[in-house]
Amino acid sequence: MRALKGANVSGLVARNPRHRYCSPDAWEATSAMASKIRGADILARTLDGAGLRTIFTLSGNHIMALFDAALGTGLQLVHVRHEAAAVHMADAWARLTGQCGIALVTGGPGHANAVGALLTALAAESPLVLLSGHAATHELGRGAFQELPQADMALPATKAAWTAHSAHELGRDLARAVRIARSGRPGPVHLSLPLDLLEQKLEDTPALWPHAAEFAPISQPLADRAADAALAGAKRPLVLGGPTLCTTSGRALLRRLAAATGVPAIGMESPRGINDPSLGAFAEVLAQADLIVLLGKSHDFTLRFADPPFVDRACRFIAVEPDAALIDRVGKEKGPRLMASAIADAAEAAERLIARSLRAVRPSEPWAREVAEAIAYRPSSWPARVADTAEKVHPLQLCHAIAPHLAQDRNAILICDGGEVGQWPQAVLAPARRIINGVAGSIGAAIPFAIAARLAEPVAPVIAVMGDGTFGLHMAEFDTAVRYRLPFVAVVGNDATWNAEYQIQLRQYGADRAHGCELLPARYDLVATALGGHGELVTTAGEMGPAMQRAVASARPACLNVMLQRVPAPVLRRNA
Ligand SMILES: Cc1ncc(C[n+]2csc(CCOP(=O)(O)OP(=O)(O)O)c2C)c(N)n1
Ligand SMILES: [Mg+2]
Repeated sequence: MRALKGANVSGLVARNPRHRYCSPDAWEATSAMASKIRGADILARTLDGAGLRTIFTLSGNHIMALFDAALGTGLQLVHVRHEAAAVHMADAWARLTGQCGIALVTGGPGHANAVGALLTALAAESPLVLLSGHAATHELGRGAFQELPQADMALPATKAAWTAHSAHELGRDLARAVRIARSGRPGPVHLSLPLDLLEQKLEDTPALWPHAAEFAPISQPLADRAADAALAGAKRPLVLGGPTLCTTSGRALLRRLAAATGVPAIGMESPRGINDPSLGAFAEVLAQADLIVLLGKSHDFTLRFADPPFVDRACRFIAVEPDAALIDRVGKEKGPRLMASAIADAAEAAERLIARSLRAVRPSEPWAREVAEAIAYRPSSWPARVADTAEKVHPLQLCHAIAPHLAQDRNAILICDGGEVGQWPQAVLAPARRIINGVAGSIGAAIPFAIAARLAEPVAPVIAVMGDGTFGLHMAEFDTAVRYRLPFVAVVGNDATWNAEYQIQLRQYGADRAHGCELLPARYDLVATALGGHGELVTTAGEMGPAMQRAVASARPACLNVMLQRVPAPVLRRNA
């Protein structure tokens, strides 16, 4: 299938001449052919025409018509080993390319496998569409094969979920799904595709094909009056952005906003919230803020619900938010301390705030400096280079060996996943391109993320750090990476423990009551080699650097299985 990418085969397929993606030449060549097409053809060609060509999928009875319809289009099917991995890949693809990701799975159990992964994309505000095959409409309620209320299942994990009801509408359903995924706070959308609609043959008429505008997000700009209110003077203001503003372009926007207004602008995308080690000692300055502008940042557990002592009891709030329900939430939680609110998209609102910044009263510079220093704080006890010892590797040593590979190319991508080990690279490595599993706090996506990252970034290093427990969730995707020749380096911090949970047991119940979190120091490197990748066992810090070099040079999907000290993740406070 991969070979089909970009292949000029449009002359082989009948497309409607008024469909905007069909060149007149292609129509000339095909108009003599049958004018009947299948519902599956409508979907495949609509995806192709909209430029949504990378499809993360796993086959199944209900979607084979779509596999067939993909032939002769520009679609590239990347077929994987677990449906959740397909969703994680679509998620990472969206975060890195800015496109809407597309995952395609079969009905019933295939769909059920995919649903859990939607939660990661939902919390990460990542736009994707999950297309799932579905029992035929005329068999529903009669005990159809793999019949399930699929849209109902997906709904809590998506922005919208529905089952297509007419083959004629399939192209428009897709456009609508993409539009919803990309509008407001971006996120996943689900569309179930009954088998009979995919196989139904119908006349090819212009009404079948959505126009490009139907895919475009609906914009909610910020009014100037609201922008000026948000920039009204405060002594110690903070702008907080959510995951939408934590992509590479989102972070650049936050930096421009801070420079233009003098107000520190901070992106939050970690389930560790105010303890996110990539934010240093941010919790200390958060507690001193007198005004918090929630710029698409939901008022939730990541902010400890903005209650004292984490946020001052007199602190005021402004909510600039695409979702009215989340503005209501701030109103309920903070009462009259919610000074102003506006329904607006986060990125567009940031641009508006920058444009209006000249009118703003700038806060004092010492405050901005204080915030910057708190965020930059890392303990002086963390040496720049940790000396090699004969002991197991410390997570900082693991990070130091990765750093030069990220520094060598500004397009390099770092992926951080669960649990304790994943916090260390977030604390000490800050490449321009980074994906973390995100606010959902769901472990396991790292290897699927790395595969999608390699598809989005063909050259620069892709390095994924994860725990040994996390590696186990999607290790079969090494097979996918080998089949598609997609090299990356999985750096597995192997402490033979579900350490994040073990640390909770130590803190809350005591060492003598810790159980159910032990793993084996298993040879995950041999899993990678067995599946055709490159694998190495690393037992000391001194071996780490050369092993990284060889892994990158192998140009294969690689696993460094690093025997790691079982230490807790850092929580950074200057006065602790
Ligand atoms: C899907 C999912 N299952 C379980 C958890 C709970 N959980 C969070 S971190 C963690 C341990 C991860 O272990 P490992 O990947 O080995 O990393 P370590 O903490 O040992 O560094 C677990 C079980 C979760 N967050 N998500
Ligand atoms: Mg572990």
